[in-house]
Amino acid sequence: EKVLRVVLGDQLNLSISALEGIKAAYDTVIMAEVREEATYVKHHKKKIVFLFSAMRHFARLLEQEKFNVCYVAYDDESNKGSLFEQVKHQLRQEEYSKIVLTMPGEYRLLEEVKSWSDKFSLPVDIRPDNRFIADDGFFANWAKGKKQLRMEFFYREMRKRTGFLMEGDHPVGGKWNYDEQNRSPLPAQTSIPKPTHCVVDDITHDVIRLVEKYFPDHFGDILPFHYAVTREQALDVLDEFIEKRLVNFGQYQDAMAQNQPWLFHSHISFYLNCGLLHPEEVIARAEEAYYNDNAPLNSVEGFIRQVLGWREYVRGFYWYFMPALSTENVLQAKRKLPDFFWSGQTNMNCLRQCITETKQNAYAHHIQRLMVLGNFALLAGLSPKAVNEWYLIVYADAYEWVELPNVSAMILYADGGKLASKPYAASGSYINKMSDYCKKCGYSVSKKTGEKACPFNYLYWDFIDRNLEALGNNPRMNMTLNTYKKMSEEKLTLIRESASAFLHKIDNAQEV
Ligand code: FAD
Ligand code: DLZ
Ligand code: SF4
Repeated sequence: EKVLRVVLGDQLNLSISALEGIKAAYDTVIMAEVREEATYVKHHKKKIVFLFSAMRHFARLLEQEKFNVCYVAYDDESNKGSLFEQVKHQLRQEEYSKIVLTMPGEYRLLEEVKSWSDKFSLPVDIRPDNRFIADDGFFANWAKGKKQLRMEFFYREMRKRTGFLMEGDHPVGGKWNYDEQNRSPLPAQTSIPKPTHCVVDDITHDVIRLVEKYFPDHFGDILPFHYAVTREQALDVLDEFIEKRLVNFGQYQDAMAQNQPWLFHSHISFYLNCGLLHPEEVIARAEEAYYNDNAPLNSVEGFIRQVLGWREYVRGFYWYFMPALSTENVLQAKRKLPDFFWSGQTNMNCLRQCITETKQNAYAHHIQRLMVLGNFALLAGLSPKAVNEWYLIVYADAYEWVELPNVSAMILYADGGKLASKPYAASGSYINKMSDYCKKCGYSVSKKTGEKACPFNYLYWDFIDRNLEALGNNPRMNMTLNTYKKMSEEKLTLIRESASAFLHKIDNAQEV
C-alpha cells in the first residue's frame, strides 16, 4: 500500500507531519518547483533562489535518509507547472492508496488540496501543521467570546501553557513584558556584529542561474546571496544570534540606522517559516541564554514575545478570520502603489533606505516594515490589495499566513481594529527619534507643511482628517483627536493643501 507524500516548499523538516509513519521502502515523497507557486505573485528573485535551493538541499537529505524522492526541478521535462498537475502526473506513474500532506500555510492552497480527494478519487490525509507551537483550535478557543483579541493576553496564555520564562504560575522577573526598556535609538558609534554569511555551494549556484533565466522580470537582487539553505546552516545563524546579538536585541529592537539593515535582529524568520528551524528550539535557546547569564531579561523576553507571542498569534488570527481578512478595507483605501516602492527612487530618505535594502536583501527588520513602509502605506491611503501583494512579493519570509495579518490588520487597520486597538500612525518625529534617517533627508522633519516639510508630518494629520468618521469613536484616539480639534482652520488648510499636492504627485508618477 504505497502512500504519496507531498512536501511543500515551506515544510522542509524531517519531523514534518507529512512524513510521520513513512515506509521508506514503499512510499514516495514528492516535491516540486512549480510555476504556479513561484508566480502567483512575482516573488523577489532572492526569495525564489532561497526556497528552491533549500528545497533541493532538503530533497537530498531525504535521499540520504533512504526515502524514495521524486524531486521535480523547475526546468525538468516532466514539470507540469502546478502542484495539482504534478501530483496527477505522479499518480499515473505509480499506484498509490492515498495522498498525505501537511496542511498548507495559505488558505488558497488549503482550499486547493481539499479538492484533491474528489478530483483524484483517492483519500487525502491533510495533517495538522506541526511547525507551530499552538495547535489548531488553540487560537479559536482563546478568541471565542472575547471582545478584544489583544496579543499580550494570548502571549500570556502561551507562556503559561509552555512554561517558557515561568516560575510556577508567575512570569520570571515578576513582569510579563519589559517593553519599556526596549525603545532605545542606536547610539552613533555602536558596533554591530556582521550577519552570518553562509557558503554558497553548487546547488545554490545552479538555482541562481535558473532564477536569472526564468524570472528575469521579478523584483530584487539575487547577489550577494548568503542565506542558510540547510538546517545546519540555519542552526549556525541561530547560534551567532544567541552568542552575539541577543544581548542587545531588546534595547535596540525598535531602532533604525542608515545603511544598517541587520542590527541586532535574529534574521531567522526565513528559516522558521520554511521549516528549517522550529520555534520551540529557538525559544529554548534564548531562554537558556538568560538562565546562563548570557543575555538580559528584557532582550530574552522581548525575543520570546516575538516568536511565542506575535508569530503564533498572527497565524491563529489568519485562520480565524480567513477568508474575510483578505478583502477587508474599513478605511476604504484605494490608492495604487507609488512606483518608488519598486525603484526606491524617492527623496524621502527613510523610504529610500528601507526599499533599497528590501530590494537588496529580501529583508527589512520589523520597525522598517511597520513604522516606515507600513506607516507610509497607511497615511497615504494605499489600497490593501496592492500593499499586501507588495509585502508578499518582496520579503523572503513572506507567506500569506504571516504577511496578511501584519499588513491588513497591523499596519493598514483594514480589519477595523481586531488586531490593533488603534492605527499605528505616526508623524516624522517618531522616525526621527528612532533613526538617523532624517539627518540625510531632502525633507525637513521639523517643518509641518509646505514643499520642504517631511511628508509624514502633514500626511499624518490629513489621514486623521480623511478618516474622522472611522476613527472618531475610538477612545484610544482621544488624545490625537483633541489636538486635531484644536487646530485652526488655517493650519488645517495648509495641511490639506500640502497633502493633496503630495498625493497628486505620487498619483501622477512625479518625483517625491
Ligand atoms: P526578529 O526581530 O529577530 O524577531 C524574531 C522573530 O519573531 C522573527 O524571526 C519572527 O519569526 C517573529 N516575529 C516578530 N514579529 C513578528 C510579527 N509581527 N509577526 C510574525 N512573526 C513575528 N514576518 C514574517 O515572518 N513574514 C512576513 O511576511 C512578515 N511581514 C510583515 C509585514 C509587516 C507590515 C510587518 C509590520 C511585519 C511583518 N513581519 C513578517 C514580522 C517581522 O517584521 C519579521 O518577522 C521580522 O522582521 C523578521 O526578521 P528577524 O527574523 O530578524 O526578526
Ligand atoms: C513560496 C513558494 C515558491 C516560490 N515556490 C514553491 C514551489 O515551487 N513549490 C512548492 O511546493 N512551494 C513553493 N512555495 C511555497 C508555497 O507557496 C507554500 O507552501 C504556500 O505558500 C503555503 O504557505
Ligand atoms: Fe523620512 Fe521625513 Fe525623516 Fe525624511 S524627514 S527621513 S521623509 S521621516
